[in-house]
Amino acid sequence: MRVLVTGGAGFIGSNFVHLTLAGRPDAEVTVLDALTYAGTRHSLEGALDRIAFVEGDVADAPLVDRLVREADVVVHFAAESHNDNSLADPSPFLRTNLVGTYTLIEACRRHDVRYHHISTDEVYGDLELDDPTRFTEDTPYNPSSPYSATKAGSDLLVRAWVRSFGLRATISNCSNNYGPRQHVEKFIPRQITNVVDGVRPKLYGDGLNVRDWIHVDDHNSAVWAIVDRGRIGETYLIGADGEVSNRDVVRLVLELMGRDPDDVDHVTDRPGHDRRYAIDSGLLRAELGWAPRYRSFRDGLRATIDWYVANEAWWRPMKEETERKYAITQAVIA
Ligand code: NAD
Ligand code: TDX
Repeated sequence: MRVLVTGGAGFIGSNFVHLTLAGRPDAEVTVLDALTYAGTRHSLEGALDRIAFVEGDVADAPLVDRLVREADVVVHFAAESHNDNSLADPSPFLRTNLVGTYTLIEACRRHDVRYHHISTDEVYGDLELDDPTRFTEDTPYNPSSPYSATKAGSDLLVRAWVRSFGLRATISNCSNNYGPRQHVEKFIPRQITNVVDGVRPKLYGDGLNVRDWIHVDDHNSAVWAIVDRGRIGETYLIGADGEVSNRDVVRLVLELMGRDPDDVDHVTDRPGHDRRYAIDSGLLRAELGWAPRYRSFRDGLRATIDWYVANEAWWRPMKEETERKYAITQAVIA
């Protein structure tokens, strides 16, 4: 099977490539990645001699047409992925997330290539902390940020292409991922690398916002289950029952790294900050027989901390610039 992986030099995409090479000897992998600030060839170390790597933009129609024509399936991870960046400058989010997706699905339509669209639970907006419900495939779209609005728009493009043109597509909306090779702008790697640097972890606002954490390998095993056995036109929610408040995540990071769990800074809150996400992944589990392998967030987080401590050469070049950008908008409030 010839698999075109967009965004394969980013966090989830690179882990998808490593998982695929380890478990799918039949897969011939091509990665298309623009190597933005969020992508690096270093994330594909150990894989580069077994894949074809193309540096390029998912909105480049002639390039995309050529690569899609040579593929059996496209798995589309490439995106501008960070909410805080989308608040500072939404424009690359519109181009990559909307025009990029449009470019890919048009090529898949032309060449009748199977397409899988990677999306997020953020398209559903947020839940109150005490709301007993969770997101399901039927929850109405209600995105809050420029990032989530462009992801929602890209999902709707895919749905329209399925209905209007018979595109052979599936969509997955996953909760927050953690694991190796995640950019240090994101919550968990930012705090781990702060602690390594002797800096206090930074909690936005009151720190009580809740995210539903899943290990990146569990996300990616679900993606393969959907590519292999998912129903065309269907949306599947991916989650591992991992709801934890940001404050509790930071306390656990500090404890696992041998520091005082109360040693945190509260900083300026994110404008429009979603309160809580929670996924009901019942359809995926019942229909495709998928289950997560990481049962303990504590163990997965410990392994992730070990990875960052052992791989400082991977993240150090990104750290200073990331913190410089955060310092422009974030001040300690408590
Ligand atoms: P990331 O920011 O780590 O990686 C994105 C990759 O896409 C980078 O390698 C970047 O160079 C590449 N890219 C960006 N613009 C491009 C363009 N125009 N053309 C080609 N390549 C381009 O993101 P991630 O966290 O790995 O997220 C991957 C996907 O998963 C995204 O679609 C995101 O919306 C989705 N998702 C992420 C999470 C999460 O917790 N991180 C959860 C659910 C869904
Ligand atoms: O320093 C921080 N302090 C903090 O309290 C940072 C960077 C974040 N936060 C909070 C904001 C969120 O409540 O932690 C939570 C997680 O933040 P992010 O890592 O920025 O993730 P989030 O905004 O939840 O979005 C993530 O999950 C869904 C990914 O970045 C998206 O790509 C994905 O779609």
